Amino acid sequence: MSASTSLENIDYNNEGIDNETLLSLYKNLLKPRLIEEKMLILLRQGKISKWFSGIGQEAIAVGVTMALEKSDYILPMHRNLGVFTSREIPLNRLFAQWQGKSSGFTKGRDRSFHFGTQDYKIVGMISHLGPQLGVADGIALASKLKNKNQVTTVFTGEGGTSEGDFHEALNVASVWQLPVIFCVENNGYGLSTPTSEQYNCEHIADRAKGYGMESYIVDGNNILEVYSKIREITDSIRKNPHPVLVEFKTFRMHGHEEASGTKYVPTDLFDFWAKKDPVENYQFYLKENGLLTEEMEVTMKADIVHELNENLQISFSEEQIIPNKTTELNDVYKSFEYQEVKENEEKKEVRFIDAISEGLRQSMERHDDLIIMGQDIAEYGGAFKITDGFLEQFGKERIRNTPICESAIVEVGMGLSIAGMKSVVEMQFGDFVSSGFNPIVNYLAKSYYRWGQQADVVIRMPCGGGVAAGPFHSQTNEAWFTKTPGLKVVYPAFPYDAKGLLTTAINDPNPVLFFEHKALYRNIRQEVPTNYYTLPLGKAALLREGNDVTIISFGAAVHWALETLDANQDIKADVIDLRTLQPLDTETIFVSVRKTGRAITLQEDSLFGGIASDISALIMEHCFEYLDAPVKRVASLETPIPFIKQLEDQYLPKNRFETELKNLLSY
Ligand SMILES: Cc1ncc(C[n+]2csc(CCOP(=O)(O)OP(=O)(O)O)c2C)c(N)n1
Repeated sequence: MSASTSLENIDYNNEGIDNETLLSLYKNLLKPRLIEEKMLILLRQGKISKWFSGIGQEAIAVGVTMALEKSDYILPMHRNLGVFTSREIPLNRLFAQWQGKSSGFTKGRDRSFHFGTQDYKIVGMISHLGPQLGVADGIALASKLKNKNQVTTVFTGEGGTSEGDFHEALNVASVWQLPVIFCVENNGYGLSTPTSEQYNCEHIADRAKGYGMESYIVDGNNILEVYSKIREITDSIRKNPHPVLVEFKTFRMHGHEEASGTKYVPTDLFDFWAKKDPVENYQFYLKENGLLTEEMEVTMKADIVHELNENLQISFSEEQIIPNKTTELNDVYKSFEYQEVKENEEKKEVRFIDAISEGLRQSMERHDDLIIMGQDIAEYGGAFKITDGFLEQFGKERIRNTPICESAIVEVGMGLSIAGMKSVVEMQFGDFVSSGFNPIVNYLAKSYYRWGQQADVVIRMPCGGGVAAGPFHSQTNEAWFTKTPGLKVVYPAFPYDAKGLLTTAINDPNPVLFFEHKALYRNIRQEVPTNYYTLPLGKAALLREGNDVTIISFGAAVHWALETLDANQDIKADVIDLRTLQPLDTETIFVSVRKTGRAITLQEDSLFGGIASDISALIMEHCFEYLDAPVKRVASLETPIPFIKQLEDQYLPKNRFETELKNLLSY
């Protein structure tokens, strides 16, 4: 630490804090500072790759963490080393994490502070900053539902408050009165952007009023003010769950990360804030009040430096990770042992929509920890009435109407999963998933691979065209997700499959996108077992058998293929209904194509980049010698899906399929 430039620049008030805690706060404050100073040296020596400095802001992370119980979850940011050290994570594990060694927390798969650990109740950030705010809501919701009396605390910088996630998360927390403390570290700059270019209100704390939320402004450099305020807030939240926004005024004394420099910061700002250094001022205060002697100070520092060096040795001497493809591939999904629940003899003819509703209802009866969330799903029963009557049966806590905030609700699902609960999120229309896209592809999909945290969320996606609903209520956007490792994608075409696959999707601890074609909802009927049963994911159905050609399809397009064959009885085809797209049942495809020698895919989405293209490529790679003709892909036009019937009919591939099928057969 540099020589002291600060004397009595911060007003400390130790009311209600015993001497032991006062000293412990100091020790915890000192530790991240000393670690950082060492890291900056290692960075200059090229021994670590990147460093996001929190020097000058330590009092916030340390004061907040020390004010919480160890059983309370914390969701920190990249400048919050003090959270990790105050929760007493062994330093060798932290260092190993930063060096990408296997005794870190992500097996070299993610860097710096991007990790979580259930052992220490810490859930680290993803680079996108905002999503963890909604994840905190989910954890807090679980604790409220289970009456756990816990407080969830989440951090963001002032830059991150400009993201939609911030607004969505605060709104949901307030509407649902969740026990969350939103900590905004206002440190003057978001990378190089000063606060004047980031927001146009006096204080970020003022925004709380708009959400109907309590808020406070705290001197983030004053460890005792941070600690006392958070204790006071947690006491009140534990008695009566509610969210609180706290804005900590502080300053970032280094660049955004070390390499990016600080040229854009006026020197007088540094001078001003240097005088308010949180460590030096507090040290001075403790010494002035006879609580800290020079000897104690020296011993404390020596102990920390010793611990630091010893643990650095351990992590530096740990071997580098040796890449192993199988290990990596096996860690994308949490392993799930499919449990078959057999169907009863008793069957009833139901519509596609009823089968989904039944599967959902019976899953709710089976899993006490399952929550359903979505817009208008409670009293109103959902846009398509799939959850009609659920509110009466399961109550308002488990059948949750949400504000219009797809990102936050997906994030809440993630948070519930972190807290050990399951959720189903209903997108009112699958098209609107784009508003929740980021947390699905970046948070849910990557969480298990990154730090072994399952994302036990099913996202229901009413989708598809043929209903003259235009470009924003008709899309079938499965290709956005089939390309993302970590997600499972289910797309049934029949009521029986829809029910059995939905129950399995809910049992599966991995994130599942469950596509439900709207045109099938009320048009397709089938005899479906009345009991709760399951069907395995990753198994296609061979609907018809024939030697002429293999037709591969899914969703509503399966019915178009069957209609075409009904009208052309002379064509003998294997018809494969994929049922799930991820995992994909390639074996059933290959066996059939090797038999027929011809393959045609029928996909409702527009052609380019759809799953049919990959299926075509897979057939070329695995069945080339068996093919008598090139694989044919039939799909929608390369335009957005239009509104009026004539245009939509032209867009969809249904009417082109017969010709293309015949062309292929005569090749
Ligand atoms: C969605 C997104 N946009 C941009 C970035 C690049 N980025 C990383 S940190 C950062 C600044 C964040 O500022 P702030 O939230 O104030 O936190 P601070 O770094 O100041 O602590 C930016 C622009 C990002 N990580 N994610």
